[in-house]
Amino acid sequence: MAQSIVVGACPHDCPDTCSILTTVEDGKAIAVRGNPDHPFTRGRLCVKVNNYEERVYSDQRVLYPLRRVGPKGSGSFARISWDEAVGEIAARWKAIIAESGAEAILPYSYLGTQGIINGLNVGDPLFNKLGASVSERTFCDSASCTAYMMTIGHTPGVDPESFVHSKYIILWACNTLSTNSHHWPFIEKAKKSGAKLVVIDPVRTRTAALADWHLQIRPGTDCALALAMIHVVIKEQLIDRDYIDKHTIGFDELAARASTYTPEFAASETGIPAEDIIRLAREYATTPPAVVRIGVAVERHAGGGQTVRAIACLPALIGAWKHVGGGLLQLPIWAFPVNWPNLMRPDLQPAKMRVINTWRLGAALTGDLPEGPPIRSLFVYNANPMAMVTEQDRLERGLAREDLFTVVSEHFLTDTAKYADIVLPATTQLEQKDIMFSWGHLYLSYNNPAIAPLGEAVSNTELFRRLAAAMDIDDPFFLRSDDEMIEASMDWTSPALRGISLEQLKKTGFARLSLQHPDEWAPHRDGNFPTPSGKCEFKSSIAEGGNFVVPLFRQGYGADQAGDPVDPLPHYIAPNESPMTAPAEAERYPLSLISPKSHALLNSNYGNLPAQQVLAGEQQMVVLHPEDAASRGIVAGAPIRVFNHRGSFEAFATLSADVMRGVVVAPAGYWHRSNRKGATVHAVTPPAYADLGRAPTFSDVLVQVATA
Ligand SMILES: Nc1nc2c(c(=O)[nH]1)N[C@H]1C(S)=C(S)[C@@H](COP(=O)(O)OP(=O)(O)OC[C@H]3O[C@@H](n4cnc5c(=O)[nH]c(N)nc54)[C@H](O)[C@@H]3O)O[C@H]1N2
Ligand SMILES: Nc1nc2c(c(=O)[nH]1)N[C@H]1C(S)=C(S)[C@@H](COP(=O)(O)OP(=O)(O)OC[C@H]3O[C@@H](n4cnc5c(=O)[nH]c(N)nc54)[C@H](O)[C@@H]3O)O[C@H]1N2
Ligand SMILES: [Mo]
Repeated sequence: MAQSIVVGACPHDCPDTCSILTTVEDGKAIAVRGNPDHPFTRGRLCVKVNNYEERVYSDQRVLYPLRRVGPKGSGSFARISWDEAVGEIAARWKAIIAESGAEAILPYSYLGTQGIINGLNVGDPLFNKLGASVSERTFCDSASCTAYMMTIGHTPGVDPESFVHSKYIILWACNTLSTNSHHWPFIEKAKKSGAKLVVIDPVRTRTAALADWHLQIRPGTDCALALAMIHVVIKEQLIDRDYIDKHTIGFDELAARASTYTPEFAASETGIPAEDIIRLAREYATTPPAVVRIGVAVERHAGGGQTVRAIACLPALIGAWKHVGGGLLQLPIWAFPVNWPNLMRPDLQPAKMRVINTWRLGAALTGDLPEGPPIRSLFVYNANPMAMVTEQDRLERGLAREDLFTVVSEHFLTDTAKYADIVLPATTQLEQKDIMFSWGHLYLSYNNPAIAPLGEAVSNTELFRRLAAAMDIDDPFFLRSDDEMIEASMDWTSPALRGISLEQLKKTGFARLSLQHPDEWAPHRDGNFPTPSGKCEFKSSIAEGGNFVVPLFRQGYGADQAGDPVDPLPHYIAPNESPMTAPAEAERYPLSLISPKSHALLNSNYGNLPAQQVLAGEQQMVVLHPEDAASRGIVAGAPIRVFNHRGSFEAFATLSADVMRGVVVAPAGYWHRSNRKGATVHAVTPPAYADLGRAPTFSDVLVQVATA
């Protein structure tokens, strides 16, 4: 028996980007395990990925191109050849372009794989060259990134490994043990060395349960808390005057602004007692090194952007950045010198093409469009909108349109793929080659393919090579091999890659970026914030230019197409939908619904696979406070209906006092089709944007719950 170990990297849209060792026997992957040599992976894979070979060899895999033979959405398909599939796509697109213009074609993608060459941008050059509508991907962390950029710039922030030196750690809207679990050992080590761990979350999650102090907060009110912390540290002179004078701008204006946000005001918004808010501010300011780790969830409300603006001001106010293990951690992805323009090629667009936001897919497909032709063809890859975007009923109506030509590249017949006219088989990470950034640590990774592609599955890079050829594009850029694409994907002259060679990377599978050691690194000890002023901007000069989407990999409205001007000082924006801000609506729909990540699913990945279904359940579950359940006659395990004026879905009730009263939790990622009444949480979520970066507000929503 020929056995070998192949080093690769986890493809998922997750901060941890683990180094994976795959055992291959006679060409078949028989096991995967975490690489013990990787300082962040430390030999452990999570419950989603530790049986990845079962995903690869699942009998549900799509392994051949398929053409729809039944009605739309029926899931009846027949096998066709790649030549037929690509030929049909090219013929349909050429006809659409001739009749309606290329903007009638809409690509739609996200991070099914996070690989730099197969991931987010793999289709951008082709669609840009065709002049298709541009999909603006503000799926994740877009308000947060915009706010972060306005305040401290595109800095990696605190090295996640430096947390071992922290003495005060705030996990703010971040469920580390479920969504960033390889960061936990560093937090645990800090705790063992005496650090205090504070978790701010409406839910006593498995992470909050291990905290020294859990502050339960009403969803979407975090900005009031952050501003009140600013108020207290300034009023009580807990600030670092020297750091502020040298490395910040706008302190006096911030102080004036914060004076109105008293702990009492924040208490009335957040539900956290004023004494606790004062205590939190005092402890945070006087226990160095103090660090805040924000989760993506903090942005999913009307004021999500300003929340991150306010939080990002805190570390500079108290001089936290002076210490190793002090400051703020958001997405260290900014440290990776990825050659985004080369991956996206916006320069190939024949003109500035129409932009359609991912959150408006249902609207766009049902004719509610900014301008230009109706969408006649949708091309989905690396994404599952039926499970992950709002206005589910509208999206379903759009996908069911007989005149819409839909192509989906997938591993499985997802809820979205079921509506396709053509389904194309995609390889998994074990079958493809890639280079990977991380948004949770500072190691560059290389994924060696472990096995040959199954069936006729192809990588996304190969898919787009085939499509470009079929669309008669002869630019050699579209013919490049994976190796050539990997070579061009990074700026190898960047100081961050000093001493790292691709050859070596292929062998080791990972390399730490060339940055100071986590035991020594305090990136903003001496200021040097990558903002226009070089300082932490309490008063943002970028805000004066208007609301925009941080261009990094997202495509869409960059700073050159910014929207309305933004107040340059942090300010509180209350949730759109809460019993306090929408009392009339709350009479009918009194409960605040949030839809965080599921522990055992990765967005909608694994929602169809048996091992993860055992942990997450096959069907949507909803967690309610026992008193909220009792007053509605709901018992544990009962089928319930969750509804508002937008729609409804059914689920099974879990009762737990871990959830704040008045809040219901419907974890995201369950498949539509395995659910009662074929709907999930996005049947009730709103299409409104948050204040910055056109981020979603899907955890800013009121619902009612009743027995089904
Ligand atoms: N297991 C697992 N891991 C994942 C993913 C997954 O689907 N499953 N997805 C990956 C992706 S794409 C992302 S973006 C990250 C996201 O990572 P996180 O941001 O950690 O994810 P969430 O679970 O959405 O939210 C974290 C916590 O915020 C809380 N929360 C919700 N609303 C509020 C609020 O208004 N204020 C406060 N303070 N807390 C709030 C939720 O109760 C939840 O416990 O996780 C990645 N990792
Ligand atoms: N209610 C609610 N909605 C949310 C969220 C939430 O927390 N709650 N989270 C939001 C966030 S943070 C995110 S990031 C988005 C995620 O939204 P999506 O990225 O659309 O979600 P995924 O479920 O990860 O879908 C990725 C799909 O890509 C497929 N895939 C994987 N690898 C490959 C490949 O190599 N090639 C091809 N062609 N396909 C592949 C997978 O099988 C999967 O079906 O959802 C957002 N929506
Ligand atoms: Mo995400």
